[in-house]
Amino acid sequence: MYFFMQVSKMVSLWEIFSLFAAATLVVCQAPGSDKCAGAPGIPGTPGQNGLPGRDGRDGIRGEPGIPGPMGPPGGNQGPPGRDGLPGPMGQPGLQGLKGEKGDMGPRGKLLKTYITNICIKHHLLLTIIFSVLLLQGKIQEVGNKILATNGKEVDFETSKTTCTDIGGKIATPMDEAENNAILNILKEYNRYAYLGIQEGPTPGEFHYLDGYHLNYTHWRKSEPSGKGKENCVEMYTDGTWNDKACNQKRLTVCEF
Ligand SMILES: [Ca+2]
Repeated sequence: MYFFMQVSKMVSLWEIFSLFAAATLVVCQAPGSDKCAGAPGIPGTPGQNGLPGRDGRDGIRGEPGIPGPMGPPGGNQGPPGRDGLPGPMGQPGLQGLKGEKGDMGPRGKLLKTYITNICIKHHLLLTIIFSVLLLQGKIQEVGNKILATNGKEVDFETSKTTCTDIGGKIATPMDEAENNAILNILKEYNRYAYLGIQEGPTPGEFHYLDGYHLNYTHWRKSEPSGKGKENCVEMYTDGTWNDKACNQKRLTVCEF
């Protein structure tokens, strides 16, 4: 009685009935059996654990961890790091003071070469011109002299000035060779020419334009005959000389 009173505190009667009914149905359900089977045996002991399985394959590489804390001071210094990117351009500085003028340097090789080239070109050009004038009979070369004509017929003063204006002087034969060189030009033009000879204060006495006495003459027979009235000297187309008035038109022949 006391037992049932304690149990009724824990579960209701209906719950106890249901528990017994279920147990009877399980025990007596075998078909054709009019006897109840025996109570189930005691469960066996659990088996031993199997051997550990094999290691699985490596997983996906994880994200790098956060840097560790700085170590204690006193360790060896590490290698220098790489150079950083260049910084932005700074502001321009102030203009410095003007320096002193330097000494003049040596003459440049370039200028010397340039002048040399010009001289070569001019020399070549003069050579060509000289050759052409030689072929045309306008120029004669004798000793150290070059004799040339411009083909114009003028009086003595004009002829003399023409020659000095271009750096020469009116043709003045100092020997037979030079006389013949002048003659060759006269023959080419079939003209007479004044020479660089004039009569002095004494009639019949002729001299060079610089005042020196003549050291070579080639007078035609009976010349000079002007007796103070023919103060200039002309050369004929045979090379002989004749004293003549200075205002005639004669071929200009210069020497250089
Ligand atoms: Ca004469």
